[in-house]
Amino acid sequence: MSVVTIATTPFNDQRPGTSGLRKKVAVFQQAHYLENFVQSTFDSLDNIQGQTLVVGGDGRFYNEQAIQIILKMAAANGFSHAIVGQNGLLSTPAASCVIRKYKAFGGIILSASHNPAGPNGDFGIKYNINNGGPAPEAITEAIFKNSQSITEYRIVDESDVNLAIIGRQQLANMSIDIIDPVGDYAELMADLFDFESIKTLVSSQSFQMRFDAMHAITGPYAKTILEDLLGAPTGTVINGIPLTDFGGGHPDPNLTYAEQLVAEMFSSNPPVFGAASDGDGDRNMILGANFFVTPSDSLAILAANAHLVPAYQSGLSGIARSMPTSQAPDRVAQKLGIDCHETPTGWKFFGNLLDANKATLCGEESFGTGSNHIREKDGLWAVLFWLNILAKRQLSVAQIVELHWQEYGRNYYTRHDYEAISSDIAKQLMSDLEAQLPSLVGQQLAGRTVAYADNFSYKDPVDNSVSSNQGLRIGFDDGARIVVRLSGTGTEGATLRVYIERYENDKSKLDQDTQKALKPLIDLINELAQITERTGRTEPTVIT
Ligand code: VG1
Ligand code: CO
Repeated sequence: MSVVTIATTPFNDQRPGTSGLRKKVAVFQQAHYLENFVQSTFDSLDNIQGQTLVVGGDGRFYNEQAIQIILKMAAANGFSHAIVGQNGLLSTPAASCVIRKYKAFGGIILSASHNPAGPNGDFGIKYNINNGGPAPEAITEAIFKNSQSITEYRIVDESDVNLAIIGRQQLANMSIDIIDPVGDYAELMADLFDFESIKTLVSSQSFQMRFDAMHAITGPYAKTILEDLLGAPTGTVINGIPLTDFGGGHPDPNLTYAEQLVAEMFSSNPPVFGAASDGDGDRNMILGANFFVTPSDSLAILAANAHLVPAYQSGLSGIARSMPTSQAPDRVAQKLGIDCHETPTGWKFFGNLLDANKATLCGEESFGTGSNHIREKDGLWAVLFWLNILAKRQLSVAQIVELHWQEYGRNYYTRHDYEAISSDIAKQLMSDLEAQLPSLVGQQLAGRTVAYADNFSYKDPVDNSVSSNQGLRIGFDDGARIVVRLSGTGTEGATLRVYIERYENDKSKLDQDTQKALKPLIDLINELAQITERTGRTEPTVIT
């Protein structure tokens, strides 16, 4: 076999963040940069000889070139089999599905999620383990450690693989199956949901739906599932062809970046259901006619209605949410008599809970929801879950949410993002705020008493690993909370995220404007952290 060993030297910036390593494309294009990270990943794994590796990505610029390199390195490092999505495409949830279904050793997913793509945009890579989920911190730290002392990598000197043709090929000693990226995932969705009821719903005259794939990976998945299998009219899926630069857009399904969909859903004659997904297909935004569903509420509502979905009708073992996610799901868990786990930000922290059957549904405030069907968050899954609920309840999105608030009370919730601020300023802001925390406890602020103020640390109940420094939190005696953390996925400067919530159960006060309802807390954190003075920003880049 034509294995060659190439000498290299370490890069000092290869520590994976919240979800893998994300950098500008130009950084990844440097000689040896990608290769170093891939070899460091393989070196962090035991017994890869003779194993199967899944490889695929969100189709962004550099996806195919990266896959050629990864396959040649996998062959040189002893994998005997690779499964690759046609044209190098696999959404993040589909990759997780394929790893599990074919019992692969693991997978490499190429994505920077919603970060803009193209030659001047971002690229990303992450490793997923055999449960189909993101590598836990022990592995990502080992990868980083290896990347700091790497001296060589192995690659086979062979010609490129043809990624376009479905079927089997050989690369040195490794066989490669190029698969339809959609088929296995679509089959799984059909197993989980009541497709017959959804078909009836979407074909009824009074139901109109719009799904915005934002020129990213979910287009082919949404077209196959929503239009071909469920019979939604052609044109239901917009921006459905994946482009290497995502059409120059920012495929983050939120009220700011999904502007085309938002404009239609808030127009005078809107469809009754709207949804969007992100660059790699793991996020979702749910909209009704003139109505936005807050992601934290969406998780709570899915949990409260899970009995209507075939896959979950026998009950949930538990719910898990990331720490900054609102406490709306906790109230549903309480009513169902199950646990609600609180984890740090990032899907990797849900893996153990799902594997140990301590949680069935998981979610994050950042438009991510998922379940034990795979080990990644799953955008289309959430859309199908909502369609299943709509089909069974025959109510509008707004009615379902408002009835939920009537029953459980409402967790007013917002996230303010300050993107691309100076890293030094952001770090200083965080450390100065952290220093203030102990003195806040017991104080009366924004009309309530501070019950606790700390830097969140998580002990995994399954493997007892501890992850500290996971966000600053200020909690009040009435359940209100402020959380402040720095993003671990950005590639430019720092992004400050401020999360604010408070609970309201007065039935006459459930339809306030969110920003107004939270204003005292928003003003408080702006003052405590001196956000405007330090960043020069008078308002956030994105408000969710
Ligand atoms: C963000 C979100 C987090 C999510 C992560 C990856 O991380 O806040 O909830 O898990 O992105 O999602 P951060 O560190 O920037 O806040 V994705 O769809 O970008 O893979
Ligand atoms: Co994503």
